[in-house]
Amino acid sequence: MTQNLVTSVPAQVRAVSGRPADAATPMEVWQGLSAAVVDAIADDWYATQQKYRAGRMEHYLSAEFLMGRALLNNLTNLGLVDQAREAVGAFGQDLSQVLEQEPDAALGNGGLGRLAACFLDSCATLDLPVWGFGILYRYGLFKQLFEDGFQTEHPDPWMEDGYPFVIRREEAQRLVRYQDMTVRAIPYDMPVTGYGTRNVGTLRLWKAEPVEEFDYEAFNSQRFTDAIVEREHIADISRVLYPNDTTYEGKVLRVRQQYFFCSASLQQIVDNYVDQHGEDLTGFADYNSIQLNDTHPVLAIPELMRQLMDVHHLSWEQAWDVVTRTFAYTNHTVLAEALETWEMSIFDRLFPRIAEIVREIDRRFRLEMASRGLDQGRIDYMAPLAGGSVRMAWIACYASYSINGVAALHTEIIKRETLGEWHDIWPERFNNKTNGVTPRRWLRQCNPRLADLLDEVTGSDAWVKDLTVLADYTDAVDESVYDRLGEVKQANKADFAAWVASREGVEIDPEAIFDVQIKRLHEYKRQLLNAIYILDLYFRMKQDPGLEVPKRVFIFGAKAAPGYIRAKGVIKLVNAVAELVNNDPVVSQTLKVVFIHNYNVSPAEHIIPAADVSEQISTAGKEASGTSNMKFMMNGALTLGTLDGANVEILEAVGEDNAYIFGATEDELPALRQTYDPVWHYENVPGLKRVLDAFTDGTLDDNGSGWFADLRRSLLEPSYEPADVYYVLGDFAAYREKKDAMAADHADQRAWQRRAWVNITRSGRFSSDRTIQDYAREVWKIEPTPVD
Ligand code: Z16
Repeated sequence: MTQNLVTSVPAQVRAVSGRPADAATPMEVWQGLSAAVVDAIADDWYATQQKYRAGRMEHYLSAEFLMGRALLNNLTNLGLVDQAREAVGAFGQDLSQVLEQEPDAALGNGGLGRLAACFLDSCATLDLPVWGFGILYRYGLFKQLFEDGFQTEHPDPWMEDGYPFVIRREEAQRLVRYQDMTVRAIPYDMPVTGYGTRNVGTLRLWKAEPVEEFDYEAFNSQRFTDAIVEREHIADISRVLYPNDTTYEGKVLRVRQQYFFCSASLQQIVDNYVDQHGEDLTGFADYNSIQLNDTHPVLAIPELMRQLMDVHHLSWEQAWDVVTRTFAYTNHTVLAEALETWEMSIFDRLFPRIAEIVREIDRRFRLEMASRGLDQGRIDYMAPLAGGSVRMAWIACYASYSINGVAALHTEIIKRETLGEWHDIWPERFNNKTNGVTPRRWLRQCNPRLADLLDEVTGSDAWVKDLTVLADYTDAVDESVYDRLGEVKQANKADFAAWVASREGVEIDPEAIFDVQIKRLHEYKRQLLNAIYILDLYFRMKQDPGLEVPKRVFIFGAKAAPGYIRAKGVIKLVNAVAELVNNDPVVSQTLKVVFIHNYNVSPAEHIIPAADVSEQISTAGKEASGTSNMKFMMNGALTLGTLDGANVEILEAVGEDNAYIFGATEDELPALRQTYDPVWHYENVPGLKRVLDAFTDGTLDDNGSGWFADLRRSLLEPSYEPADVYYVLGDFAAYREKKDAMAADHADQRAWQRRAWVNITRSGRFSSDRTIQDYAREVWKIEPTPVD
């Protein structure tokens, strides 16, 4: 680092604002400070790219990267936070106000996209030669507002005011060809700094543009509007992120997006191989591996076949040998509705050569399986192509040398069920890589008070790069540390209360228990179970005014996919419960309900450090991993959860005394479902009837939408699908018991903070550094490559 921000920032602010630094707006200061950071890392970034391209590299292909804000993350990684504060303070600006100007890069839906972002952070910190490849969506995930408690969606043009952290690389553009159009793919590169290293990684996001500024022929022949319309068609490809999380949507534009970034990325990777290692592409897999983040980039498989055969003249056998040593596939869900299948007619229309290659993969697959002695039924089930549809997960399984799930339980389920047929044939391909989260953003940066305490207790900041060192301090600390931890949490809660008051207009008491559920809205995640608990507690308090209930704030944050009406019904329901509770003059003394609108990465950074209770209550077997569970643990919240996803491993790490686990387990559920009768629970579990009747008896108002009646029916009416497929009522009694007990336990602050401390110090396994080291060693076969 040559520059000092105190000298470089005023110049940058003047350059972007065209006025003296002390006359600039906070937004202009954000722009200038960000430009100064890019200036500070430019040489190291270039050096890192040069070094990586010469050796073996990993390429992380993902349709989503949920990066959130960049400035504070970069300042933290570079150790420049204090300098930045001083630099902007010198002309009268407050750093935290400047930081709040930054829009979130919300180029992802939820866990899958945020995981990709945490992975890039870990790769940079560990000096690993990895590039991320994705799409520069003009509109990130929609902005969520509430109108009368209903979710409304609004566009998020996140770059429109200028964004210094992506740099257009005009000279590195590629052409992507479809049957009906040829498109320029322009790379926009985002630097990815690491903590305490000079290495700077790269996230390359492709933007679609017309090949020529104008189709001059059309323009001149009086077809001006045709020329404009064609330009817009092309720009459509990178226009918008599809807002579905675990449900696939078979839109032609979506498959165009997928092919777009796969083809452009592969052209670059192949060209770099030729530059560095010559024309003999048979050695491609010795220098390159490609991780497929879910099935969204699976078109890279036939596309690499095409480039190797049609451009570089390999035979089918040679190309297939390269491909099957290059790709690794990560599965993120067992939900059937998420499995991507595309109509072959779409492939025929968009890219007939890719369609032809898929047909040949299918033909050879069928021959290979027949020679292995598989029966026709099983071959038809597993074939890449059947009934006119292409099954992307099956292509991924057939062509990949590694197939992984994202938590131990999830990997067992995909081996046994979701991908069981593939596991039967190629068990050695399967492996588990339990997810992780970066302790830079999710502890050092979002919770500076706790970070300072950890620095003090451990005597250094080594934990930021190796979170497992904290395990040495689980027991080896003075009791006073628990009191200090309690003070940290209290201060974070006071900050959060102020943030909620200004953002949502709700007053909450920092002394209350903060009980938090933040994640996408989905039936399997069971926000409805949480809402039912709150309503039940409300009725218990109304019925017995003397009931001893600790002060609680129930905090929600969740976006529903715009077409997922039942999920939107749950949002409306929680808002209606909030209305009821918060406006009751007596109950609101003790309970508050807050739905944080437009939940995203930066709100999470305010919420998580202030949480006491982490709600992880999915139906067992349905949540592949979960990653907010890990963020909460790192910040000293205690988990209230089912034995699902990574909760299982969190429980293993902290022990039964330090987590609250309830409910049916994944192996118990099949038998339970045989005889499950939700109506019996409705009639016999005390309180349930009163709650479910309140959905429709006028206690709660759904503004005539009929959505609350639908929710009630979804739980009770067998004709519905059958009733209560996510076992909400079945788990209710166990949930209520644990949650009540947990609230009572909070009163003993010493004991509570001791358990919070165990959670923090045992969270080392859930650092994405551990996850990435496992991928690097076991799957990618890459080595740390420091620039200096
Ligand atoms: C997603 O975020 C996930 C799965 C999926 O099929 C699609 C999307 Cl957009 C999530 C899982 O639901 C979650 O359990 C997991 O922790 C996360 O992916 C990262 O693996």
